[in-house]
Amino acid sequence: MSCIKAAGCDPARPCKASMVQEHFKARPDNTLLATFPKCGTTWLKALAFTVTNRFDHAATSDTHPLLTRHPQDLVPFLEMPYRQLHPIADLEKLASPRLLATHMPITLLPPCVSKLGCRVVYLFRDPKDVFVSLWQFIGKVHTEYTIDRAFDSFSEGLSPYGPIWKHNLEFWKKSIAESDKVLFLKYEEMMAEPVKHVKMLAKFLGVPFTEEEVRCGVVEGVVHLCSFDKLRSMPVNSSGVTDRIGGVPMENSSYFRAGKIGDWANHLTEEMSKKLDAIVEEKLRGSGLTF
Ligand code: PAP
Repeated sequence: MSCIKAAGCDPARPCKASMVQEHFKARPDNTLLATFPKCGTTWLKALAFTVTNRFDHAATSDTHPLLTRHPQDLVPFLEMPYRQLHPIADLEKLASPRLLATHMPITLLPPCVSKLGCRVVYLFRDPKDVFVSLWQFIGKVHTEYTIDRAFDSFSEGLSPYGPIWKHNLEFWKKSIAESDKVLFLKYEEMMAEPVKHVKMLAKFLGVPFTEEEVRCGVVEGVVHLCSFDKLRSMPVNSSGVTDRIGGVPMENSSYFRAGKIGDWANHLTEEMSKKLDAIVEEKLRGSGLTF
């Protein structure tokens, strides 16, 4: 698959993936939050930021950065926004340890990420919910983007950053081969047991919660601050428009649509859901990865 297709690049502009591969210099202490779009990136960014910065900013503090900044802006993407002039210069300025995010598939990540042993946290989500979330998001800009058209493309693997099953599978395999370097999380499991998963996340990121913190409810404080309802209600997330993608201004609230498991049932026909399930099951068969 071409780099342009896989990374969702605009052929008229320099390819984001090749720009990242050429200019991004990973550091061993970097953590990469990796997701296929619409798998809960905003949530993961908020959680990882809050967990790693809790010694400077308590989750209960009334000056916490999440109260005034959109979670998407607290953890920068490697490949966005377009950085034609000084491709990665602003990422270089960030002090270690850096928390960064990416939607790029493993195959397009610069080799230094793996070579230097950077930590990767991957968030997986039921592809049917991902599809609905993505279609609704794109539909805000392209109003002619019907669900039928979107569904055909998604089920053929024609998505930004490539087919979702390929994206999922590559990170899944890496998480099995290098479990100390890649933490594979599932959106649905995190929703069901957020406290357990936030503890797991903190341990993986090298900042485990102490017994004292657990006793004092610090974990619950993080979960509450980063919850869908709490984040969605904040003025910084519920109002305003920002161009994070590059030439595509979006309402800040568009990253907080439903925040539910199984919302696909309100949009997909039975035939569509069975078809997508069958495609993904076939692609993931034998890998041990299920949804
Ligand atoms: P991305 O475009 O950078 O990939 P991402 O956060 O993955 O952003 O996409 C938004 C989805 O995450 C939305 O899903 P939905 O369309 O099914 O509702 C959004 O609701 C969901 N989301 C955002 N914040 C949270 C959160 N705190 N908890 C759970 N889900 C969240």
